[in-house]
Amino acid sequence: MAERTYIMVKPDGVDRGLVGEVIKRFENKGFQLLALELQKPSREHLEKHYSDLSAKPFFAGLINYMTSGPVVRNLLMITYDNAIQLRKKQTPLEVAMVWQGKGVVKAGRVLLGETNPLASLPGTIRGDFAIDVGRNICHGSDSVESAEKEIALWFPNGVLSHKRVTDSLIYE
Ligand code: YYY
Ligand code: MG
Repeated sequence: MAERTYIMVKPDGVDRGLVGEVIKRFENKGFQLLALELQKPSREHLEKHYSDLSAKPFFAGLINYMTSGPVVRNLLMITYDNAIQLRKKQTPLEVAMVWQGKGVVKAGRVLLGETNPLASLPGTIRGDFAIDVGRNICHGSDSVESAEKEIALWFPNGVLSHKRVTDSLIYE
């Protein structure tokens, strides 16, 4: 099977309107979008996604950041005044994506930049759009193995594969 990676725009990136920027860079490079969904994952889901980091000192802050803000489905059950207050806060939605292409796992990490945005070069997503490590706007799988694990976690119903007409213009 062709190489695939899991790329996610985190809630700060979604709220800041940077979804298109992330997609554009992967499209421009020539990678193929296989799946895209706006998701509102539970705390448990995110703890599973980041299970390798559960012993790190920043783990609690990381999960809070990924789930911060109002729970969207509760908006129907609150008073009007509360609704106005909640609407002013960030709604924590992530944009989950699967991208395919030759070397896409490693190349995807290059497009994202370093974990710490201040150490990321201009021209990378984190280098161009972020400052703090705890607000680095995007996620990318770090190996082929973790990519397949993450794709299964975020897209449990599977992902379609399809052949692009343009593949012959991108690959020799
Ligand atoms: O894969 P990547 O996102 O670049 O970094 P990881 O080491 O997997 O950490 C995941 C996530 O945790 C990172 O994107 C921000 C956050 N984090 C943090 O808040 N503080 C750190 N010192 C390291 C990582
Ligand atoms: Mg990582």
